[in-house]
Amino acid sequence: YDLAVIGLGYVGMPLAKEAAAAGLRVVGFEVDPRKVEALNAGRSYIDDLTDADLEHMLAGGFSATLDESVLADSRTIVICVPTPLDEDHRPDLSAVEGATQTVARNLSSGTLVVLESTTWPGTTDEVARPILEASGLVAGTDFHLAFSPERIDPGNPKYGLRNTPKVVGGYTAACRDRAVGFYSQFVEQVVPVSGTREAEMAKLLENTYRHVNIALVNEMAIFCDELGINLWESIEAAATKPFGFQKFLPGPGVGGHCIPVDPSYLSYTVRKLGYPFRFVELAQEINERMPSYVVARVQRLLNRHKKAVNGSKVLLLGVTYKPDIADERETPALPVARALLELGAELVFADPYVKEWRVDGNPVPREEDLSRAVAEADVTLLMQQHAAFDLSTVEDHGRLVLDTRGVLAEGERVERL
Ligand code: SAJ
Repeated sequence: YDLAVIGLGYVGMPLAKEAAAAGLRVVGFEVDPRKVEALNAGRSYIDDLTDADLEHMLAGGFSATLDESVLADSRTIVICVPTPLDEDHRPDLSAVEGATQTVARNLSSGTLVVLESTTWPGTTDEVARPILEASGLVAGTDFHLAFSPERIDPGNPKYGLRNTPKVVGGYTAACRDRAVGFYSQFVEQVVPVSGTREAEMAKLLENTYRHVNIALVNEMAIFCDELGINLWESIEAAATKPFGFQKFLPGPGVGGHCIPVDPSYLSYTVRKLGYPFRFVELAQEINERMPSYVVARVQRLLNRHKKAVNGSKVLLLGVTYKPDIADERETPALPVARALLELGAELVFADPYVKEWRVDGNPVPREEDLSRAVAEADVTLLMQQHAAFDLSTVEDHGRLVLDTRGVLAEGERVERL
């Protein structure tokens, strides 16, 4: 094979698809038999990969397998496995170590090994390389080793793997050049940097930048509310500046498997120097506080209309972590729901992407008819602005609404964060 992809998720499958489309012979290696079975049956579980895409790949010779020996027959191996945090909020590289050990067992000379998983700077050199060299082969001499961060933005209709510039760093210059050549076959713009750490750091910078700026507007939302300032307007006004300003919006909290996680990989590395990365720790504190702030705002809105949270019916609109995809990872809707239940609220939810939703194992009733759900709730809490939601339904009902996304017209009964 020209390419073996390890980890067939929202990163690995777009990579397999684009490489196959460029004529490479691609095989996918997975440890999850259900994923292998689904993929080989033409059933995609990836938001941005249709069954038709998959059928086309299978017809072109792609297959998924649990058999690690395919790695020994692959000129290039790319590792696309998750890098979550463990329960102590520390980097969990177990998937990366496991995948790298699998590669080491099946490494042949002349192979290019690339790590794409988001991780702390130094991982490729200090963690992956020793595991691979335990095979007896030497990085930079017998095989090539590189790091290239994934920039997949799930649900983004405009940017995919092919048209998103790809940063690449190598263990040696030869490793980098080999990796640049590999990606240039199916990515329009490849951006070489001098080493694997620079490539690892570029990714962490991108996402920490996002995390910190979201925290900035979140904290501003809290004090602007007290100052009686319409921050949403100020953000739109600031965004008219044609240079040097990037718009971020307050929200009910930061979900997903990247933005809340990646900065911790960076602060973990900085702490090894003996001091904290205060920006990230402060941003985490602010973003993690947003769910309870949202609940306090629901409470205030109900109280202003002579109601208590206790005994009120609260409709949660949108329980995923961002609009228009079905992903619930780290969704802020969960801590919001927990706190509302603690206060005695009766919860219902509406979300076109979520058929069944539980809070600590307890199912939350699902509303199909948005208009009836709004009419029957004491307060509606807009958490995600799914395009499928007809927001005029929410606005026109004259019911209480807390809009955490700044998409509704404010009024006596409709408040925004
Ligand atoms: N959020 C806000 N305010 C904002 C932007 C986002 O509250 O102004 C919240 C969202 O509601 C969401 C969370 O932050 O809960 C994450 O939002 P996101 O748009 O960053 O979503 P992700 O994590 O799926 O995707 C990001 C990518 N996003 C964009 O570039 C738009 C990108 O940074 C990476 O490709 C990806 O993480 C990754 O894999 O690292």
